[in-house]
Amino acid sequence: MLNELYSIRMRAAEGGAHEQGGRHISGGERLGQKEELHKLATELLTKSLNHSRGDCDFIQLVIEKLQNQEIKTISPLPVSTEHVQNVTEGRKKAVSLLSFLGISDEAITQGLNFLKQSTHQRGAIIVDSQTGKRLDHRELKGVRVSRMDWHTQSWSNWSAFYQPFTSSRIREALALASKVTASPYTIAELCWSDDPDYITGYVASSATGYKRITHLKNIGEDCGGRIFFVKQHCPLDDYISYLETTPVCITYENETDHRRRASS
Ligand code: WAQ
Ligand code: MG
Repeated sequence: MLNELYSIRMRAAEGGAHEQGGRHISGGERLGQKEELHKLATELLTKSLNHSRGDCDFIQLVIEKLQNQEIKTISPLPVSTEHVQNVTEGRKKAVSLLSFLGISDEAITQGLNFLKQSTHQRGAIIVDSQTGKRLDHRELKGVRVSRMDWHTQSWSNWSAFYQPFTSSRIREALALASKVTASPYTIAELCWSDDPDYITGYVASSATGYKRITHLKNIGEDCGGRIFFVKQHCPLDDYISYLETTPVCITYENETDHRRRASS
């Protein structure tokens, strides 16, 4: 059932293409069968054309058939929410979670500083969890995690159970975080959106699950992005290749089954 899949990706910018200096507006990645491609293309176009970061004048859609590649199936991370009153409290919470996971103070500071000043980044940055050094050399392009999506029925099952979390933003963020943290080299991901109207972010790890934090920036700010904190001596090329090219399908049947698998 899962073969014959296509990867469909979108990126959009304002002021020309990204590589010509355009400002990043929106991106998206989905997987689907041939007969779903029209619908998925429309959804991605709609996402790029109605964006709080601005009006794009460059949109690229790329569709590729996955050639006999094995598709890895993984479960969504468990989700919980930390309700905080303001950014200071939210970032303090993020720091304490990252610190609990063994990430050094230096690396946490570097990661936070990066997200605070990042307004044009279109992919994630990879940071050594001990030295705090940026390991990828992708500049504004960063590393774009791709080729992951929910199995259609699994998303229906999951979102019916987790009623408040049915937005496409959460759908995408949870799929991404579940793929990223399924790598043995990822210690944690720190994320908040670069969209000025969305201030909830998260810290995700295989140990703690997907922990949403309700304020990680102030409304109106267009800084944000994703930091992947990795183990020391992480084989960078293999890691990036997993993030960019390994097809991953997020599967979920029901909560009982999910909890049983999570605790085994
Ligand atoms: N791979 C790597 N980095 C990405 C990707 C990707 N596929 N998609 C987005 N990014 C980076 C890029 O720098 C974006 O500019 C930045 O992350 C933010 O992306 O309530 O909406 O899509 O549980 O604006 C998280 C909380 C929302 C959701 C995150 O991010 C919730 C969000 P956005
Ligand atoms: Mg955004």
